Amino acid sequence: MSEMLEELQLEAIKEVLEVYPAKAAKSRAKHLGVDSPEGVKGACDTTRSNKQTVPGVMSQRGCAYAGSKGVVWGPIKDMIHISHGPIGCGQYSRGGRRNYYTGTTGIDTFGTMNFSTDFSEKDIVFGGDTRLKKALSEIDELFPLNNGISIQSECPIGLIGDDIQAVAKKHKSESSKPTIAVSCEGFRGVSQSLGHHLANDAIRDEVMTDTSARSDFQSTPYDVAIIGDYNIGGDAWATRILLEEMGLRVIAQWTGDATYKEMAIAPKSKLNLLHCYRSMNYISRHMEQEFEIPWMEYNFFGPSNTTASLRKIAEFFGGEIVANTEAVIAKYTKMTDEVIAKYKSKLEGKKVMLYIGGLRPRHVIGAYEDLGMEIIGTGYEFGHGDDYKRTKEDLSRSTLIYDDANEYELEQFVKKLRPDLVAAGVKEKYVFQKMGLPFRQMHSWDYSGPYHGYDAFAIFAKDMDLAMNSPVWSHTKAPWDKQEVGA
Ligand code: ICS
Repeated sequence: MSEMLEELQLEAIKEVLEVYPAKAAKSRAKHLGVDSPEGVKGACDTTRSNKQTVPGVMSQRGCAYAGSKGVVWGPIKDMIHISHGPIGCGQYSRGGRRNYYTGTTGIDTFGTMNFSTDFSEKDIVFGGDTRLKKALSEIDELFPLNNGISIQSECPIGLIGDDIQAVAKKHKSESSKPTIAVSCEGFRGVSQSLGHHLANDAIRDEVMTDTSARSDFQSTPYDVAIIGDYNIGGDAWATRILLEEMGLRVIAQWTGDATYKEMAIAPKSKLNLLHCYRSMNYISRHMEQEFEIPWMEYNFFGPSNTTASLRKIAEFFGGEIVANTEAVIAKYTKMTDEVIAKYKSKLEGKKVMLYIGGLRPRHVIGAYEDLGMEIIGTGYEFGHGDDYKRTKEDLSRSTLIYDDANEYELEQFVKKLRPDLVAAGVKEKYVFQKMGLPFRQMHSWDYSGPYHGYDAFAIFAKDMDLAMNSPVWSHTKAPWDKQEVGA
């Protein structure tokens, strides 16, 4: 069976490549492959990644600005993040990621608002520093409870060579509030991944160096920081509950529902817990080198991953934390067993193809497998070699691997492998739904979530069941494909 699947997967790649001009085919061939748990030098070891997308191809990737403003900085709720440049980037990166937060928007929190310098031709020709300076002052006047401002550069800023660092420095000295300029122009790098890195560097240089925020911090032996959880649909909250039930104290959530102060006190943590390796491995390594804080990757998707991760975290602390953790696991396993008993018969054996950003293509595999579902294809929009290497451990069978796949490739792969569910992003959603295939949006959880931790698994299972077993799929045949009545 597995051999047949592998054959089909290899054939799918061959057919996709045949259509390309020779040069493009040669390049794309390096990003596509098949791997399995036994695979020696399979696609996870060899796939080419983090390279420029072939020009002219419809990529699903984002840009460096998206990685910095949209992903890392944007969720810090008590700071104002101004999109510096034309209006579109701020508007299109506003709210859609569903990183939840508490607070009074417009008063002490600003997460869903759009702040922009709204560049026009004049600013491009004569420079935008004056406009930026004015915007920063206006922000402080209108929103005096902000705890700092970050300036997120859009493409034109780097092209016209404005000195935003100088503007930030001046504003900081006048307002005595953090004012941090990030040169995350969209054209930098090949995807949002470089934006993560630039955002991490700005945190390293501007936030980690602010010792005033942590001077009066009272430590406990069980302080941890959640790193790389953006609280999509409440994920970080669901995570926090479990860690607290174990007896740990969560001192920071980076950056979902985070405050500036939470960012600045993280060097006081005893252990940094890293969920999204792709977007925050840089700052975790920095805190290890600079402050000697160890970091540990974990995975809270599905009960199997969650339980294994809880045990790994507990082992680090030992003693009563281990005992507490076993009690937490026992308490929730009863509940998750019931969820599995309820849904497994309806979902078992169903085949899934994934295509997501830089972490979930491997992290969510276990959650599907807990429900008896099978992953037959997965790929990253912007993963690096270290992400693909980590993916291997999560594979259970022959799996088609596609890096920076485009719409044409995904469509062809789906047509060939005929999965029962496609789980990817909004750009893919309607393509596959119109093909009559069940689909789940795995970036924003399709208006649902959270999906992290035990409680959230019940939501995940229900969502997958609703997507796949909805009666709507029996009504999707086009009229011309239906047999005529009486014919
Ligand atoms: Fe990390 Mo969409 Fe995260 Fe990941 Fe990252 Fe993005 Fe989202 Fe996706 C993300 S930070 S926005 S887990 S919350 S850039 S879903 S890599 S692509 S898989």
